[in-house]
Amino acid sequence: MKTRLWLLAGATLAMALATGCKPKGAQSALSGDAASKVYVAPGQHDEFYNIVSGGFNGQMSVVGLPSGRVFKAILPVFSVHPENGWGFSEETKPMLNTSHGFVPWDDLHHIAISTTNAEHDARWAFGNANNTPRIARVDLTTFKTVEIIEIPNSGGNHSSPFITENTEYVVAGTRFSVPTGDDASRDVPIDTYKENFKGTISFISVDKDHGDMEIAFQLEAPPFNFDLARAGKKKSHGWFFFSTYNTEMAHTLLEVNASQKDKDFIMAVNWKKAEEYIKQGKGKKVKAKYAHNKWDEDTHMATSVIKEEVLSLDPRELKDIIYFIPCPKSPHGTDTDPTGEYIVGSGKLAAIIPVFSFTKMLQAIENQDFEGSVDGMPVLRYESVLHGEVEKPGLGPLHTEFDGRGNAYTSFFVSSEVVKWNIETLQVLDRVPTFYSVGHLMIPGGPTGKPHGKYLVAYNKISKDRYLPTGPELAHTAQLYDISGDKMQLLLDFPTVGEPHYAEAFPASLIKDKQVKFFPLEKNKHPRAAKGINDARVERDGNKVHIYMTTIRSNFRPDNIEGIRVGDEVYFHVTNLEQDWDVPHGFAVKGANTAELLVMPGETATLRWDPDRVGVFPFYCTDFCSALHQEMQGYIRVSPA
Ligand code: CUK
Ligand code: CUA
Repeated sequence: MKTRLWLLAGATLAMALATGCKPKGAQSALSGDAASKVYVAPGQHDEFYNIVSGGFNGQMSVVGLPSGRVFKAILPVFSVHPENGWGFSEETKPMLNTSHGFVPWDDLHHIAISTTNAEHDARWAFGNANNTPRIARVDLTTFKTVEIIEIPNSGGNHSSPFITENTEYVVAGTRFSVPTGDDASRDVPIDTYKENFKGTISFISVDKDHGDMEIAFQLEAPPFNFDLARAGKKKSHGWFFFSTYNTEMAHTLLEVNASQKDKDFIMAVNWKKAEEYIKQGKGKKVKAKYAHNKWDEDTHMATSVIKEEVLSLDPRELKDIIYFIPCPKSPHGTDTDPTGEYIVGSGKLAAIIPVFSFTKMLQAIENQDFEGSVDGMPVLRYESVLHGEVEKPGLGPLHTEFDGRGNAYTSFFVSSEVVKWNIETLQVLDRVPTFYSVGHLMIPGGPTGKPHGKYLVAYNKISKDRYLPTGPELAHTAQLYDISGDKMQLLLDFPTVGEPHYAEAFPASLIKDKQVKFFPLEKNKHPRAAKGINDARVERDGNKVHIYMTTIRSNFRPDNIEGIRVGDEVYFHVTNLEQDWDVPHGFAVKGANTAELLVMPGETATLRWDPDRVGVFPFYCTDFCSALHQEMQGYIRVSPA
């Protein structure tokens, strides 16, 4: 109770901060060299790529560090994007297919950059869809979403996409436990939550060479809420750690009912053990409907396949997969340090930070040092696994990142600050305010075995009065700190796109020279490509009309099209014949109930148009492409049915 009162006081304090009671000049008088540390001169490149989640915009954004410059405000993932036709072109629509049909929006919280030997290799960026559970994979040579897999038996996909040290697996833990199985087992009273609802953790394998994902297996877990997770690394490779809350198993008014217990759990999963069971054929096939969507690099078309079952393991019967570590007060983040020895829990209602030791955990398991069990799965004793507690660190710890020099940095939502502490000694070393309520932190390479501990970015919510106001909705903010010295130093504020939850950053040198500049026309396998102006034509097939169209500076062919009738389904298959970097052409036609197309050099994209009236309609190029861009146009004539 005492803690709760303190927390309320903390909340009031945070509100005071958020409403701007804090003296305005605070942290605005930056020391003289701050500007020069973030200044990237015109024509120069940033040191790091920073891939940032857009939260409720369902997208990612691409930012340079240390400048904070935005290279790609929207990298489309789970939401349609009219700017380039993502989710509007016929080729991309299947990417947003799910077992519920086309779902053109989602809520993307976390980014994971692929790793090898626990270091960023930056081949792919993964992102999660919270609402209609999905995981996406973005190819970092094209900055295109190339695969989306739906996660069945889940009711929210917040606990993802966290990856193992060689990107063997991406995991997805369900936030909401839900009833699973056939219609009869899903149609149950909500107040039978404890008996009928299930928590599910999915292990999605990632092909080493091509990145293709498959749901390797699912684990049936108790009906808790799963929050964040981190893989073990190095010495703890083979394990995964998930934070859980609502171990009270409440199904109503969680605010109160899920904050009863003093401790929830970090769930430790021995996935190597789970793999053994799978090899021994202990997995059972269960019905689970989900979509698996892939981008084909040859045709530049997406395909969506609906799958019907997954392999499931029941860790209540199959021993030694799951152990629970008690963790105070509704843990949110769980983070493992670069050595893989320490596991940091962050009880968002706690006043300490517990740090667990992997070595002690293994000992406790070996000694069967258990204080109880949940559904037959052992609960380890808190004291046996604890390395120690960081005392009085702040209010409302959420997320922790590491600098590779033995220090950890934890965000405090309620007290709006970043606190630096030493992992071995657990001493608080420094603290800096954030403006205001910070969620995630990010250090380039921070979640890996090799952090580049030079900068830290705090991603803040409720950033009142940091920027010129824009009506009731204000920009969220990122704040960049120099963490190379003993004391953290605020260098820069920059607004973010959407709501930034997690982000990762990696050295630009990893991918900058691997960028695809254009797609070779001779490799274009799109079945409706027109690979030269002589291929440009119109073909009718019943009421479907296929227009094989080419674009090159500065014309469309064909550009005068007749013979179309009201009621026809018209498909413009636009091939961009350019073979040069950064010369896309766009395509839009009047009255089309869709977006434009933005077609990259060498690529074919298709826009569907259902003409609803008689007339002659203009179409034009939407992307400024040459001095004669404004000449890039055409007409299509529609006659009565
Ligand atoms: S969450 Cu946003 S502050 Cu969705 Cu990772 Cu913790
Ligand atoms: Cu092509 Cu403008």
